[in-house]
Amino acid sequence: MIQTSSARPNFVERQLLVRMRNESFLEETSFTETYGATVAEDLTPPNEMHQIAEGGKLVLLELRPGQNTKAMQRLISLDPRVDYVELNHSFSLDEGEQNLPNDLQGELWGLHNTGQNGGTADADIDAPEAWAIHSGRADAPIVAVIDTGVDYNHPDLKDNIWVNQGEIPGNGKDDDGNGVVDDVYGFNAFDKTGNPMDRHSHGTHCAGTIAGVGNNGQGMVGVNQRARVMPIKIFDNSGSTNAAAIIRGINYATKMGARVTSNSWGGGESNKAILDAFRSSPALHIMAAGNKGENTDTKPHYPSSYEMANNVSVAASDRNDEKPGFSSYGPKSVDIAAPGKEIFSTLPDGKYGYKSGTSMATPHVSGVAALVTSLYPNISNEELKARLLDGADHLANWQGLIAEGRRLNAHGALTYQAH
Ligand SMILES: [Ca+2]
Ligand SMILES: [Ca+2]
Ligand SMILES: [Ca+2]
Ligand SMILES: [Ca+2]
Repeated sequence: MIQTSSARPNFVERQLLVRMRNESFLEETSFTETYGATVAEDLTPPNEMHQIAEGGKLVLLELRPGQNTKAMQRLISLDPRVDYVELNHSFSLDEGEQNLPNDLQGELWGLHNTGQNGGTADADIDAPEAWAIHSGRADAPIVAVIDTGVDYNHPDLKDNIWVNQGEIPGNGKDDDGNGVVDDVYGFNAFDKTGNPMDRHSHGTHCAGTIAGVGNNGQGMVGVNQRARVMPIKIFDNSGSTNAAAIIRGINYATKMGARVTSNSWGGGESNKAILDAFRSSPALHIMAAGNKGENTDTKPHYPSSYEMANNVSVAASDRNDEKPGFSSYGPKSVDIAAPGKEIFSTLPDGKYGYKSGTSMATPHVSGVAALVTSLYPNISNEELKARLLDGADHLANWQGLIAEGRRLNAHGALTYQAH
């Protein structure tokens, strides 16, 4: 776990370096018993050059849980048997010090949970640890958000929105010949226009979790600090749609080269034509498991329950790594859990706010998938999926609820190696 810089002490808690006066430190046992501490290590320098004063051992003392390190330093330094007591100070390479983005707000427990607001420390996806390796790039493989559209002008999204380089904006022509006029920032598959602006809020919230612009001094940060998000609007402004609009949207993602698609929607009937659209795409499709609190092994939820090689079904976890009641589950049909309750992200018109649902868990997984493809652009779907699933944290309380009790871990996904 990484502490934010303001909270991080510059020494190792509950450890002290104690230099004894007596050469032999014969009374080691009685000394440690006095303070309820233990000797973790003898660090006495050999002193072969006799350049330091003769004295007793230098030991690394381990204090008991609950003992205050600095108070114990003061107390032990008064002991006549002791020459001096130092803190076990922390040091880091100047250039290697990890810089957390200035917009990693405390609200973003899913990325970095320090136990804020009644949560459990480290019930999160270890985003800072992942960012120490890779935080995304402006020319990363494309991640499509298939949803209610995205506010592509949002100041915390604008720089991470995919731009169709083949399209000249606003000239009323389909310059790149892909069948859509003026589709500069994505596609409105519902209205069949080039404008995927979000008038609902759901899609903009999902996009922020995937790729809210990092370290720009405002708002929030997504799983990717830099990325290329392709907005694909398949719903009308009230959140309704039909199979044709969905297929149109998936086909656009395929045609325009999306590497990952994020699908925070579902329910309704199984539809072979939608399944074929997904199967025809070379992308990895991340799909919400649903919010009815049901076992989708016995009550299938589409598209997350489709039998496909290239999809991942996602349940929601909360800030204590528990399953919220609303999240559907399924030991066979749900692949992984991810933060999906009280999620802070972007909203249209430059706003921010909270939403809950497997809809919010899904973009965490899509975001990590995008981050992995950004670092490893030639990765296969099979390996990408293995990194997401096998690089996750295995949690006892999720065993039997979803496959292998896994909760997403971004650092694990970047570092996982198949054995
Ligand atoms: Ca963590
Ligand atoms: Ca076009
Ligand atoms: Ca045009
Ligand atoms: Ca930001």
